[in-house]
This record gives sequence, C-alpha cells and structure tokens, in this order.
Amino acid sequence: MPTPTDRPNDLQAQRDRFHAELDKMSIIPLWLNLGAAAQHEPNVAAVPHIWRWNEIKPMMLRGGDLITPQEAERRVLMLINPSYEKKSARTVGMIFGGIQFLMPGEIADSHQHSPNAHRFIIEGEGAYTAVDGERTIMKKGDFVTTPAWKWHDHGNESDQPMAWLDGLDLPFVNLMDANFFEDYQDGNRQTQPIFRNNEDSLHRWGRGMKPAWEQPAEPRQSPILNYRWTDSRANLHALREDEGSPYDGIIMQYVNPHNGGPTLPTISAYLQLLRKGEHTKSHRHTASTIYHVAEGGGGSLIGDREILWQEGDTFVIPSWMEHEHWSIDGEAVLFSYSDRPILQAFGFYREARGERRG
Ligand code: GTQ
Repeated sequence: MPTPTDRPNDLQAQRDRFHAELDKMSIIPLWLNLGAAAQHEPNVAAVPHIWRWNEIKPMMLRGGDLITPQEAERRVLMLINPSYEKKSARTVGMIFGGIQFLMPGEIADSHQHSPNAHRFIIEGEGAYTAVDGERTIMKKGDFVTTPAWKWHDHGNESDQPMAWLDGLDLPFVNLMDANFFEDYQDGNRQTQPIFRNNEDSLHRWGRGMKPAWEQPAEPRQSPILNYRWTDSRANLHALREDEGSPYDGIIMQYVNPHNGGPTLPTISAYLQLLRKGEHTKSHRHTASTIYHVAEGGGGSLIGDREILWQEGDTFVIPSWMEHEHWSIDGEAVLFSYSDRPILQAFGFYREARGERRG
C-alpha cells in the first residue's frame, strides 16, 4: 500500500487518512455508514423463535431447587432472541419476556422500578401478586398489570409451583438510559403493607363506573390489577360469530379504562381466538410481538419460517415480518403483547397487507 507521502495525489489514500483522523475524533462520516440513516426497509436483526413449554418446565423445576427468589431478586428465565446479545434483556423489538416461577411457600419481596410490567399466568393457581397495596390471587390465563414505579411482590400460598410470563419494556427503558430500581425495606419488613380490599381496583375503575370524587393517580397506566381469564375468554366467545380481523381472527385488546388505550404506556396486550379451521391472511407491521399460547394448538408462518405451537409455548414475530396464523385440531387462544404504543406515539407505526395471502 503506498502511503499518502509516496503518492500525494492519490485520492483514496487521502480519503483513508481523512477517515482515520476522524475516527480518532470519535467521528464517522455518514457516507461510510449510510445504512444506519438511509434504509428502504427496516434492517431487523431479530429472528422468529419459539420457546417450548415442555422444554422450559423441567428447567424451571431445576431452577426451583438451585436458587431462592431472595438470592435471585426475581427468579426469571429470560427469553433472549437468538440474534441478540445474551445480556440485552431483549426478547424482540422494544419488549422483554421472561418466565418467572415460585415454588410452594415462596415469596418474591417487594420492589419497584421505572420499567412497566405485566404478567400472563401460564400454570398454577393460588399465588398472589400485590401491587400498590392491593392483592390478587392469580389463576392460569389471568392478565395482571404492574405499572411503572409501583411496589409489587409475589407469594405462592398454594401447594403447586406457579409460573407466569413477565412482559416488560426493559429494552426501551435501557435504550433511554432511564432504568431505576428500588428494593422495599421497612424495618425488617420486605413486603409492602396491604391497605386495599381484593378486587378494589376492579370495582373502582373496571366496571364501567369510576369514583366521581377521585382522579386517577397516573392515567397512562391501567389501574386494573387483574383482567380475569374467565371474563376475557368469555368475551372472545361472545363475539365468535363476528368476522373479526382478517389477520388475527377474533382479537381483543386489554384496555386502560382511563383512556381506552393500552394497559401500559409502552406495551399493548391482546387475546385472540382462532376458530376451528381458521387460517388468517398475512400482513406485517413495525410492531414487534411476543405470543403466548393460552389454549389449543396451531401454527404461524413468519417470514419463511413455519412454527407449530401448542399450549404454554412462547414465540416472537419481529418487526416488519410477514405473518399468518392458523389453528390445528379445533380452536386456539393466543395471548400477545407488542411495543406498538411506542411506535404509534411517535408516528413510526406502519402496517401493510401481505403478499402471500393478501
Ligand atoms: O417482576 O419485577 O421478568 O424486575 C424481570 C425484571 C420481572 C419483576 C422480570 C423484573 C421483574
């Protein structure tokens, strides 16, 4: 390689030297990294992936023998997209999913953090979650919200292990450098006091009425602690004769009664029924989605990857990847959540019909 001193008029050599000097100044010229700024379509790193319940469950039971919730802070198996860094706390797009479990008699102490969270109960019955002074006894299929900066703890008073899928906006909060965390401590007490009746939030905000003397503390967060499986499932079946969405069948969004919007400011959650023999049309959108199979079995074609799923499995659909779903051997119910509110808030949400089955 000739040096610029050898051939002072060599343009490439002058450019190389220019770029090298810029590099030392922590500067890179746009023309060397045009992909980062100008793309015809999103350059999505995440891949479609499924975590199967029959593989997770034995690991969960082993984890139960090996570490306590106190040692772990939260005993969670983090689901990390194979294409992301293991320590990214990122499952797909701007959202995280993890499997949290409590053995009989165990307690996960109170803490609070700036990331928003929710849970969908996978297995078991009889453990409680307490949020902001209210407790709810959880059952399989229940959807529980734990909004940002609210004390929350979990306890398993049943005689069986209890497992749920945690959903958090961790990747987004970490990108914004806005992740704060605090452990609860009041003397020897590691769990918050309970000062509301069970179902208080439901009676106060969730039954088509609200207290006329009270303003919501934080209107961007749903005040409802537990959206019960029996109610949510019954809603889907009540609408089963409707055409529904061509892309998702009978799909309903869990709503924040304060504003009709998503249950968390950053994450929107849904429950959908795929009827017997139903096969949806394909589409794609810039929201990244985590799916959990609440009931039944079926399949999804995501990009060119076909994933067959059954009850308890968790899988992801990355941004802008064409996808369609079908039920197998009867009906299926899918719980899902996505980062769509983040995209919509800033005008980045985009949706297009698919080319396969448009
Ligand atoms: O329940 O607070 O899956 O802080 C990861 C981090 C759950 C929680 C997770 C958390 C939590």
